[in-house]
Amino acid sequence: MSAGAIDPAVVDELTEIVGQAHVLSDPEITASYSIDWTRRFAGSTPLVVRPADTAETAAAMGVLAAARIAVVPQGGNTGLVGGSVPLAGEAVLSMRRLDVCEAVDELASQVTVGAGVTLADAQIHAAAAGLSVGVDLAARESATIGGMVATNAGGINVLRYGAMRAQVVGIEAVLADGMIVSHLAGLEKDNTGYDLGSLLAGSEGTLGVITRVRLRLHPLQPERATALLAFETAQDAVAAAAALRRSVGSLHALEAVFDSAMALVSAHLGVDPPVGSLSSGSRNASGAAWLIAEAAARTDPSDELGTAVDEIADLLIDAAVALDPPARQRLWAFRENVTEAISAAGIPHKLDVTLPAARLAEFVDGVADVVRMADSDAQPLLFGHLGDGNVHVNVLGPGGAEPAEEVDDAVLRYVAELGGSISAEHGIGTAKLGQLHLNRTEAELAAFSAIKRALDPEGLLNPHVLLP
Ligand code: FAD
Ligand code: 2HG
Ligand code: ZN
Repeated sequence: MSAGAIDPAVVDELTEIVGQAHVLSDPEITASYSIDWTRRFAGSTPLVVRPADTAETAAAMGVLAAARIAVVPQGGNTGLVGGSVPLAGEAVLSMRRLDVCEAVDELASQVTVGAGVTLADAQIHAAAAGLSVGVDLAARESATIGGMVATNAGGINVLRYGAMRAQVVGIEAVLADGMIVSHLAGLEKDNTGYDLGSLLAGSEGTLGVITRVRLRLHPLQPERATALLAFETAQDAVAAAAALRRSVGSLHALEAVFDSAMALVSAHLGVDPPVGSLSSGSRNASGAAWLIAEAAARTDPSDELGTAVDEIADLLIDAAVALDPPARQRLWAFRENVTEAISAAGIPHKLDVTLPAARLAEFVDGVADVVRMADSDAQPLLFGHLGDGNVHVNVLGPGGAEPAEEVDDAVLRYVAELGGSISAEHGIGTAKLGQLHLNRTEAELAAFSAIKRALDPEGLLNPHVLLP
C-alpha cells in the first residue's frame, strides 16, 4: 500500500493527534522502519506514526481501527524473526517516543517505564537506585522495554532471574480498537483475574500495543568474576555447564560459543581467544567449544567460581579468569560480538532453539549433519545461552548468501523430535510461522486464535505474525 492509498482524511486525523513531524510517509525516511536488523525481512509501509504517550497511542489506534488499517507495532527494530517490519504494507506504529522512566519505587524495588525506553536507559536508571533490570542482552542500546516484553526476551541472565515475562509486575496497553487497559499498581500478590501482563508477554504485537511497563527490579550484584573456559568437545562443554549450574550459587551467566562461531568472531575481532585452539579450517559447528561463566554477587565471588572451575578440571583444556571490567569485557567480546560478526559475513537464517538438558549434547553434535543434509553448502554456526539449554543455530550459505529454505524446517523438526522448543527467546514472527505446529497442538492453536479474535476481532494488529 502506498501513502497515496490511505485516505487523506485519515492522514489528517493522525497528524492532528501526533503532529506533522511524526507522521512519516516519504519512502526514504520510512525505509529504515521497513527492513529488519538481519536484512532478511524487508517490506514497505504507507505510513509510520510516532505517538508520544499513551493517550496519543490510543487516539492513533482508534483512527487506524476505524479506517481498518493493519498496524505493526515497532520498538527498537532489533527483533530477529521478521515480526517488527511491515511485510504486507501495514502502517508502522513506532513506540520509541514513549521514553519516560518514572521514579524508581525503592520501597517496592520496582519502576514504571515507557514502552520506548531502551534497555540500556532502564539499566542506568535502575542502577542509580542500587538496583538492576533482570534481563540483559547485547542489543541493549536499541531494544526497547515494550519490544522486550512483546517478545518475552531472554538474554544472558535468564538462569538467575527468568525472562522478560518474569520481570513484569504491571502493564498498560492499547487494544486494537484504541481502548486503554492499565494495571500498574505492581502488587506482588494480586489474584484479581486474568494476568494481562503475562498474556501480552510474548504476544509479538498481535494482541495489544504496550505503552508502559512496571518492572520488578533486583539487587545490583557489583562484584564480578568471569571465566572463559576452553573444551576439546561440545560434549565436555555441556557436561561442564551442568556442573557449574549445580555448584555456583552466584552464577549470573553461562554462555557458549562453538568452534565455527568462535573462528568467525575471532577473525572479526582480529584477536584469537586467550585459551583453547580453533579446529583447522573450522567448518565444524561443534568440535572445540568455549564457555563464558560469570559469577556476580555483593561480595567478591571469585573464590566460589575458582573452586567450581577447579572441580571440572578434568573436562577442561584451559581457563582464563578476569576480575576487572576491561579484562572481563575482553572475554565477553568473544560472545557478545558473534551476532555482529555473522551479520558482517552475510544474511543468516537464525534458528533460536531450546533443548532439554538430557538431549543438549546430542543436538550440538548432530545438528551440523542435519543442516548439510538440507543444504550441502551451508555453514552452521552455533552459540547461545547454554546455561538454560538455548542454542542459537545460525546458518549461512556460500559467500554469505541465505541458505536453502529447507534448512529451517530440517533443524526445527530435529529440535521438536528431541523434545525442544523451536523458539527459545526470539519468538515466532513471520520466520517460524510454518513450524509452530511442531510445538503446539491443534487445540492450543485454536485457543490462540480465540484469544486473538476476542482482543482484535478485525485482525488489525500485526496480522501476519505468530498465528498461522
Ligand atoms: P522490535 O524488534 O521493534 O519488535 C519485536 C516484536 O515486538 C515485533 O513483533 C513488534 O511488533 C513487537 N513490539 C515492539 N514494541 C511493541 C510494543 N510497544 N507493543 C506491542 N508490541 C511491540 N533477544 C533475546 O531474547 N535475547 C538476546 O540475547 C538477544 N540478543 C540480541 C542481540 C542482538 C545484537 C540483536 C540485534 C538482537 C538480539 N535479540 C535478543 C533480539 C531482540 O533484541 C529482542 O527480540 C528484543 O526484545 C526486541 O526489542 P525491540 O524493541 O527491538 O522490538
Ligand atoms: C544472542 O544471544 C542473541 O546473542 C542473538 O539472542 C542470537 O544472532 C543470534 O542468533
Ligand atoms: Zn540469545
